[in-house]
Amino acid sequence: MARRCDIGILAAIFIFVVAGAGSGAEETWLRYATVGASGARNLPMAFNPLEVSVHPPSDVAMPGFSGWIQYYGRIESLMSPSGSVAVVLDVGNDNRDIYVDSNCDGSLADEKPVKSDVIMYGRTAFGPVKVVFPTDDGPVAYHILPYSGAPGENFVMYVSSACYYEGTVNVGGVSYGVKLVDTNCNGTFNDAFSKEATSDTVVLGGPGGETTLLVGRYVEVGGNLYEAEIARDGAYVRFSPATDIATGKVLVPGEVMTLTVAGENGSFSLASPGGSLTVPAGDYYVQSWTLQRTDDKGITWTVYAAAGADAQAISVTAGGETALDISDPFKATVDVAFRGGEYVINGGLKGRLGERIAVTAASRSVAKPEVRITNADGTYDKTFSLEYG
Ligand SMILES: [Ca+2]
Ligand SMILES: [Ca+2]
Repeated sequence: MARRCDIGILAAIFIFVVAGAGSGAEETWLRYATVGASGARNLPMAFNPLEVSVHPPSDVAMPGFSGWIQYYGRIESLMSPSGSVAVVLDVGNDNRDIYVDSNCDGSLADEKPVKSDVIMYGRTAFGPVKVVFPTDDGPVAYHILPYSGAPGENFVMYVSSACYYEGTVNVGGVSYGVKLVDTNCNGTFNDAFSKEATSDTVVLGGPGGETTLLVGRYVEVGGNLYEAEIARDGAYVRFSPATDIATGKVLVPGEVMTLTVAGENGSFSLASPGGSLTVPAGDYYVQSWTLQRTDDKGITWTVYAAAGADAQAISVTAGGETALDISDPFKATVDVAFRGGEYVINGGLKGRLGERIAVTAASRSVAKPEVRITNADGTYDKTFSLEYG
């Protein structure tokens, strides 16, 4: 409640200042909203894995546990005075309880257990759990959804954001619904794109439908570039017309139906199939593309590409044209690992920029590849289907 009052007062002061200065770009203050226990499927919230240990941290006071094993983790967050929020899962025969340092005081001894029997995607979901970050501007509420896997050697714990900020922003004379999502669930809403880590997301709903953009220096709205300022705590956005920005073009083959690239400048998508995509000069990573081709039997093949872990950057220079090499042939890959006394064989397709590739023909998945294994004298000869190929 105190926070909402603060925002109201600040907004009033700001409008007065802007009116006096005559600036064209105003901040738009946003409302805090939460999602339910089942998460928000239409918002880009992610399962973010936590580092977990069975050894208790020495600097966090613990509650009394009733279970037979505890898993200790931390949610990294610069909004917390210590830089993280401690969590612990207590697993017993009849209970699975999670404790979250909801007041960020470095103690779990003062916390109540959150119980759950909600299973989602094979994971136990807890909450939403309210965390309050003590900041210089007063307490800031933030809701999270912790998830746990099954206890055991490969135990995993995840956390997803269970909140977002929303409002209506006027961009170039047009109203857009705007939602800010802390996709990497670290309490801040302005984490810009990086190849190594999950970035935060802006969802814009306008005349052409809803667009999901990764946070970056700029956003493209209605064909125009705007400098994007997103409040760290999610409370406001400001899109200022970007003038004198050096741009270049990404050229794609005519068969390319969709393309999204992302970099520190933000994320940009092809408006119509084939042709070119104009972006601010800089380095980008291809996030996704689709390509369609009809064969001589009239069957339409569609190729879907998603960013791979070893994706290569593309450079776009001012006034330059960068042709994207994103067509066939694709490279078939086979990875073999020895795990738990068994060989695990994974097959896949890779694009020329390291993209992960999936293919459909007439809207159906194509046959999965098979692996034939024989020994030198032929006494062993078996063929296996790759189930997730
Ligand atoms: Ca506490
Ligand atoms: Ca974030």
